Amino acid sequence: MRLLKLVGVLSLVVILSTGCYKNDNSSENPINLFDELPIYNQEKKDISDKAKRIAGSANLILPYNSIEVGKINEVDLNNDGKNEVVFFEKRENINNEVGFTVLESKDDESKDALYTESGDKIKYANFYDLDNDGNKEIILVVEEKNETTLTICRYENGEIKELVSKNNYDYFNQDKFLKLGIVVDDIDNDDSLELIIYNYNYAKKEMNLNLCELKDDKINIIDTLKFDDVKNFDDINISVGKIGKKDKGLFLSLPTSKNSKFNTEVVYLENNKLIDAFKDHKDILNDYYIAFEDVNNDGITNIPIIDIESINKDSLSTSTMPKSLIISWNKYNGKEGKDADLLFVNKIYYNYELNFKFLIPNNLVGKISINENTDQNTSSSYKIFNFYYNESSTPYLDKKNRQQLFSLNLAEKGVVDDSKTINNKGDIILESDKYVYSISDINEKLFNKLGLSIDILKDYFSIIK
Ligand SMILES: [Ca+2]
Ligand SMILES: [Ca+2]
Ligand SMILES: [Ca+2]
Ligand SMILES: [Ca+2]
Repeated sequence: MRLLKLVGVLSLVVILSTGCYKNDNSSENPINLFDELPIYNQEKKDISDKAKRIAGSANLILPYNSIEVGKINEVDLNNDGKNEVVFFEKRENINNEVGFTVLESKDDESKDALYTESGDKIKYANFYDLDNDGNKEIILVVEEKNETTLTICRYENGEIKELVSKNNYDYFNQDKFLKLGIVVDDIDNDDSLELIIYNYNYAKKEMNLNLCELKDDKINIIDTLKFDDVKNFDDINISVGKIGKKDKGLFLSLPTSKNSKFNTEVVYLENNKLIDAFKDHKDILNDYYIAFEDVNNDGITNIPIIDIESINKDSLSTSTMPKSLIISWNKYNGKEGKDADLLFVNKIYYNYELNFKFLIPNNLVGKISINENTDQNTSSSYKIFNFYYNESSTPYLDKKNRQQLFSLNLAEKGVVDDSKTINNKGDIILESDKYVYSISDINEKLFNKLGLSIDILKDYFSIIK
């Protein structure tokens, strides 16, 4: 039987706790690892020392989107072929101030320019040429108490000019939209960047997703989509992904207020309009936020749906994430209106506690349940998971009709086992830094019937990170 098909090599990391502003321009992002540079890189150390000297009593700070920018960055803002040094800082006072300094070296001289505004945190910072004039604008999203605001600056002739600031900021905070987030990307692949600015109104529980451009030093809102029933701002996650081989889209995870779940939306751009792909589709809900990712490495971003019955939570832990669960991964079918739907891609069991995942073979999808065996003499350094096969449509709930398929044994490396019998029991299929994973107690008859073998299973198990 050739039912088994390896869907793809799994090598992606699930980012569970934080949303990040990933985009395809990340390769152009400035190098910003000053704090982690080895000390023998004298040139970088000199820059770092100089930045600290200029900052004086201000502290150098890391913006919250630290995946993209650092405390100290080297970036060519004014397109003269030479990098400027830009560092972010905070001055603590009765009224806190945050901002940045641009440091430019010319010949033997160097000059610096400072920009600050009142605020407590830099929630987002980046450098992008938003208006295609060759110079990179400096984008800041600053939080002050319960309000976030957007600032866009330009560095020109040694000076920092405010294009969009708190003072002329009527675009997004009208009608008490007090929180704001930003995604910058060329979403429609026309070689100019879009600014996607989402803002949030606590009283109305409403989020606006705004497609914007910077033109003639002003922000224009080109199109807006409204999403209601959004529970809070902090749990909103928006990332850029692929809805087709070439076409990009925005993948939204929005916390809902009526059922405390996370609703998935996909938005793409067509003729400068934001299109809500699943407008006519029933809500795609999850109990937890799971980051969107391309799980089968075909270039198309996949949409997670958690199998509710598979959720295994640690009742002693205060963590909101389960210890393990099964996720169905899907993709958008690319159709519009009522024809818009999800296409199933695969199902993966994740064990976050023990850092492994299991891509469920196609012929086992919907027929497998995985339970930790706590009856035998397991310990923190030795664990057994039973994999059951079940023809039922609710394999976790229907325990009567399940058959043992095999067991997965996890033995912690370097831990001496007194009984000397359980370590590396069965066939080793996977190793991580911490554990050796092996398979035993195979139901040979069922195993053969389902076309499984140890070698096949080796391809389906992998380490999460
Ligand atoms: Ca420059
Ligand atoms: Ca520009
Ligand atoms: Ca574009
Ligand atoms: Ca994919």
